[in-house]
Amino acid sequence: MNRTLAQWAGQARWRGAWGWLWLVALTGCRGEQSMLNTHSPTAQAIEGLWWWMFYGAAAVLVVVMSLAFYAIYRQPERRGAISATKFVLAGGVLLPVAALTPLLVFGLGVGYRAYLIDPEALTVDVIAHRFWWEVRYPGASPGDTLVTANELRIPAGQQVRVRLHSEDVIHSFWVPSLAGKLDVIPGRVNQLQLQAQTPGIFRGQCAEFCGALHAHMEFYVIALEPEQFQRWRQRQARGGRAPEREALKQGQQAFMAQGCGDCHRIRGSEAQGSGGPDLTHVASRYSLGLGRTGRITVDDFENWIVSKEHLLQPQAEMPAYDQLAPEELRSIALYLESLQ
Ligand code: HEC
Ligand SMILES: [Cu+2]
Repeated sequence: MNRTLAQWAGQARWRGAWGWLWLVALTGCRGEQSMLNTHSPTAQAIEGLWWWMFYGAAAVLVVVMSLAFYAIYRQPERRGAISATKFVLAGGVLLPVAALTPLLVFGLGVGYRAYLIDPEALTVDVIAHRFWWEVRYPGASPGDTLVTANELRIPAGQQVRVRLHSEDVIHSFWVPSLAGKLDVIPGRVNQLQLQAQTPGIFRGQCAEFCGALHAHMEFYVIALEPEQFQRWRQRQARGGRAPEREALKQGQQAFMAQGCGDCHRIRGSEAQGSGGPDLTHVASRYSLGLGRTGRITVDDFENWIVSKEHLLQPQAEMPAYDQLAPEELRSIALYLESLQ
């Protein structure tokens, strides 16, 4: 063993590089938004199909590479001769038909079952907007409809019928851990079966490029125990909490004075706009724009309101309020944070 230090360092660097490459590759397999980390019968069927395709493609690769090496390294006089017609028939017709027919049959079966929905299932309407998701739970009468945004809460263990609507361009609704991807097309209602076997938080994403902020069109499916879901639903059905403390009253006034109420509704208050998300219980959401998740704080609201992100993107409908006086910004954020 008399390798020089330089050789050793060179090898270690390569090993390090491979290690990193593997790590990066593996991050794709786990996590809150992965079709290899499945939590519903539909997603599991799709994952199964994916693995069949993966191993099938790997087998094809091995066969093709072996033939290539055979052609390259075997001496010409010892290579078996095969007629051109036979080669085209076997490699060009027989092999693809044999490989793709089972895939088609299997795939059609998975696809068919993915869109079977129990007629009794809870129905949720999801309306895609550039660049956010409106979520409506229809009630017995239109007045009882519960409206929220960017998150779907569902009871775990039950099927949910998601009706997909778009009012502008084509979007695509995709929660890889729970279901297949389905396009959201203006003028048409597509339906998807959604189910989570266990409670959990599953990330979804718009999967059809729809404009400058497409990458920010993420959303979350939050599966709750059925009784927890019922409690959430009852809480959300109430109007927004009227501010009691002076600071919050000022926040509400500033909210109206700045014109926020022209686009946002806070049920039970004067804010009755409809161009943007309903904010009646905005502070109880799991996520806020710009990737904020978990407990949403006053600072998160401030950051959202002034965000240059809106300003830089002409297609974003919410303006950036970057000239607000700091006290006014704070009071609006405090008011929003009280809307649990
Ligand atoms: C011209 C219409 C318009 C006005 C005015 C407006 N907004 Fe918005 N707002 C939107 C739209 C559209 C969205 C959704 C954008 C997105 O999520 O990318 C939004 C999103 C939000 C959200 C995030 C909601 C969520 O569920 O993630 C908050 C909070 C918010 N606005 C607060 C305000 C405040 C506070 C004001 C006033 C200072 C205001 N908005 C003024 C249109 C508007
Ligand atoms: Cu999109």
